[in-house]
Amino acid sequence: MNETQTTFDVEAIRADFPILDQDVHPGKKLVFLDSAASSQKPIQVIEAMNYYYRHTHANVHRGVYQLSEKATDAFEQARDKVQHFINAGSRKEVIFTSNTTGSMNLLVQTWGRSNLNAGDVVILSEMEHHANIVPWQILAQEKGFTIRYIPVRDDYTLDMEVFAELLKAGSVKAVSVAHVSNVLGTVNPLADIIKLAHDASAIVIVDGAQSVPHMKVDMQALDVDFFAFSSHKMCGPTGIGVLYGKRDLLEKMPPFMGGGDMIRRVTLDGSTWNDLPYKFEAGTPAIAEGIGIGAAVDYLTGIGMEGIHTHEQALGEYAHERLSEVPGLTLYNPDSPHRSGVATFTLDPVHPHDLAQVLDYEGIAVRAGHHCAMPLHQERLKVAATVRASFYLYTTRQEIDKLVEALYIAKGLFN
Ligand code: 7TS
Repeated sequence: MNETQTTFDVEAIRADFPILDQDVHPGKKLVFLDSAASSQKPIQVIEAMNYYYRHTHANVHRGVYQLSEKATDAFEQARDKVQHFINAGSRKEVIFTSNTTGSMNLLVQTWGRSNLNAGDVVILSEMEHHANIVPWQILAQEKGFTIRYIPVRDDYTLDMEVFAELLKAGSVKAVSVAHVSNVLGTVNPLADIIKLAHDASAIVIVDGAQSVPHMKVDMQALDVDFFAFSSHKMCGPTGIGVLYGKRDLLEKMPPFMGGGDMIRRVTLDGSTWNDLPYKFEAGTPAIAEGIGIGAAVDYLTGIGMEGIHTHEQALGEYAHERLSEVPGLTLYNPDSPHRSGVATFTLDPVHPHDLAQVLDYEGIAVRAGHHCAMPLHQERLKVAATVRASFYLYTTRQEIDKLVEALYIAKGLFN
């Protein structure tokens, strides 16, 4: 055990999250098991944003006065923090967007629009979130390229043999996959995927919305071309996300939105573009949110990503053990270690939405539905909906015990 693991203190961590200390129904303390949808925020992040609005707010990148310089410094320092957190080679490679969805749409409408044509192939997987399907479909309708999908095997992992065959068939320009599935919790073999794709001369885009909050990621070690994630799932505020891209690829891409900040020079006849990363950041950015994601990075780094990962893996093991004992419960997650800290299930004969409702009466917040992965549910798992309990650094074993108790209550009600 390294130092971060021995000092991981979940009760001390919970004290940083004031929202967790509340009853949601009389006598029912909140058990928040929906961090995969959006995590809670520690006081350190709330205070950093609060301080900014009380003391240093002004628009960035333009004022020559003190306040604007302070705001610009704080915002740009946050970019440096994110760069180091994901080990990007340069701060120019860290583009602030609105969220993972914003990052994917930017990428598809710039790299995709200028590189994809009829006859080309883009490979996605059956386990993707809509954010990594729909933007491609929108562009494919216009450009006529083909989208193919890596199948999900019965053990909820990607079929790497079919992936290799899809690559071999040729014409593959891009592979865009989730690092970690938001439904199955599957941790995909990124290093293998990237190597195979690069050997076939395809670029790789990774949806890291469910990995960056929970494990150490390293852009340079991965040699990934583009990587997208959201601040609000990693203890930061809503309204800001990141698109990492390799500098040479970003340099060649046309801008996404036009407006202030993204230009070098504008005349009545035309415009030229600002340097990276500003070429892709038109208009006044989410300044407080940028400062917020910087504070979230500081917070997670202070605790240690290894300790967080170990804690969540142990919770995942425990949850799977306990849930497997519940009669009528079906789990939809791979075996560890290919699984993140989630448990996704159905409980016969209770409809997932009814189940989530009963859990809510017990104070337990889970998500029920298709989790923005309709193709995975309807075409692969052949279920309309599932229930997902997702864990984070502040989740305890006692909360998982409460979940299991509440499932027995639900069974009693519906049997
Ligand atoms: N990709 C993955 C893998 C996700 O889990 C999500 C959000 C997104 C993309 C989109 O992120 P956004 O910040 O742009 O909305 N996933 C979920 C979820 O599982 N439940 O609510 C949101």
